[in-house]
Amino acid sequence: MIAATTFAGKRVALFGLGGSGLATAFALRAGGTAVAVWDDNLSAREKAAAEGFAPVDLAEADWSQFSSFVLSPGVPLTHPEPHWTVKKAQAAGVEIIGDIEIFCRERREHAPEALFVAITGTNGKSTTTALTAHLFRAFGKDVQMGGNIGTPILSLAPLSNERVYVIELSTFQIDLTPSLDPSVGVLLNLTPDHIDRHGTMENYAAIKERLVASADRAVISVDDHHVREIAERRFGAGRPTIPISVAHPAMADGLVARGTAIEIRSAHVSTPLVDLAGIASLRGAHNAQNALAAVAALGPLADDRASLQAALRSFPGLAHRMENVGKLGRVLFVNDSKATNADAAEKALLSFNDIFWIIGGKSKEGGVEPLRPLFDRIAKAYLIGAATDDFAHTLDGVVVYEKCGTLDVATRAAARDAARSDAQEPVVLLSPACASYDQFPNFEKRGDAFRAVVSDIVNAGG
Ligand code: UMA
Repeated sequence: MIAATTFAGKRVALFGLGGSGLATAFALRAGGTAVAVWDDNLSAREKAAAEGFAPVDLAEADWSQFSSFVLSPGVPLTHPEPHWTVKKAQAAGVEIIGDIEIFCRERREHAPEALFVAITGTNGKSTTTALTAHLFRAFGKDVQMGGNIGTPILSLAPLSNERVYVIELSTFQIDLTPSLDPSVGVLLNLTPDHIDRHGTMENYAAIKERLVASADRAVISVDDHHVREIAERRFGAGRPTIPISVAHPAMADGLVARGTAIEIRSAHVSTPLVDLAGIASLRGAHNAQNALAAVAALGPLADDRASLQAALRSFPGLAHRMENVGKLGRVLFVNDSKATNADAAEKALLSFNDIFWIIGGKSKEGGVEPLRPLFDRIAKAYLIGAATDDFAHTLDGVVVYEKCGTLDVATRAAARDAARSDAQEPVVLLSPACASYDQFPNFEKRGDAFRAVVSDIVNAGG
């Protein structure tokens, strides 16, 4: 745990007792701070009380006693409208911060040399964060990984100048971090997302820009116009910036991907660095972008090409995201349970040919219609869950399908058909383009169930 010593002796209000809120309460208490905690949810308050935190109803509290207010990232700060606690804090002139801000203050105070790599973007930030942490570890560094990827930042190991902190940041978290100052700031891409929480695309982009604007060194993709403008502003200000690109391999300077080859560009000349060919966990153009960002974030360590190539090769990938979960003969089994909408499923469909595709669950608006241009990659579809009839209607006459009902039945049917196909590498792909709630508690459990059936099939030899 990282104790929040910079608040010692003060009284701090905290709202939201989920994973990050509770970890922050522990960190504040360990640092000698009196913390008044609250959550709309009774069971969250009871859990905090069981840990020795006395809940204080912030609706009734005297806010003049608080020096700071710590808000959980999932609670609205500005849009669609400020949460009532935000209004109370503003009326009382109390600063509003999140757990990442506390980390930044602690780092400046106790371990200013600790490398702090902050990663954001609309898509790919979890993979890039996991890959960056993996690469630093492969080079022998003591790495702590957390933030939006799952582990609350203040529950990571204590700050030390020798540690590397690789942190995924959502826009919600950046918005609550007024003094964000990473050593390396990575911005992957920007497309409309969470606009309900940020008002406009411009506001969303402005929040993301803060992560790289304040970084000692920035790694910025130049492949969409929002990020390109941000990169240009950094260049204009003469700040150290490494541009990365998958779309423009002939750009003048930076790190680029030409297919699977990663190259350094300097004064229009390319020097090969490493190659992603054959690395299953880094298939597809989107993963080439993630790899470029992670390699650029490594800094001078990346000069050791042989070690870098070996480290990339050993990246296991993220669970439930195009995760290889088995191989039987020529048939590859891929778990992409995290793809809960068509946009996410598109990445997997673009990465394979000869796909035996398991889809369905609780459908999102538009269903799989946006994926129609990729239907020629599908050998056959296996429909499960509530979306079955809807998806069957979309696939009718274009893709052969089978209504399977459950994931177990679908996986066995897809494995059977894939084994009989004469494709070079048939892929049984769970990329459901749906939420899991109709049949599973969450996408992780759905992916685990898929992994279990695959292991059963592989162990039985077919
Ligand atoms: N709550 C209220 N009233 C409200 C809203 C929430 O009382 O109006 C309470 C809930 O009862 C609950 C708590 O607030 O007890 C939940 O807080 P939270 O939603 O901020 O979630 P945490 O459990 O603290 O998790 C947060 C991140 N969640 C969000 O940003 C929504 C996690 O990212 C992150 O992994 C975790 O901190 C550790 O750093 C998740 C996420 O969905 C994965 N992120 C979004 C995304 O990736 O799209 C941004």
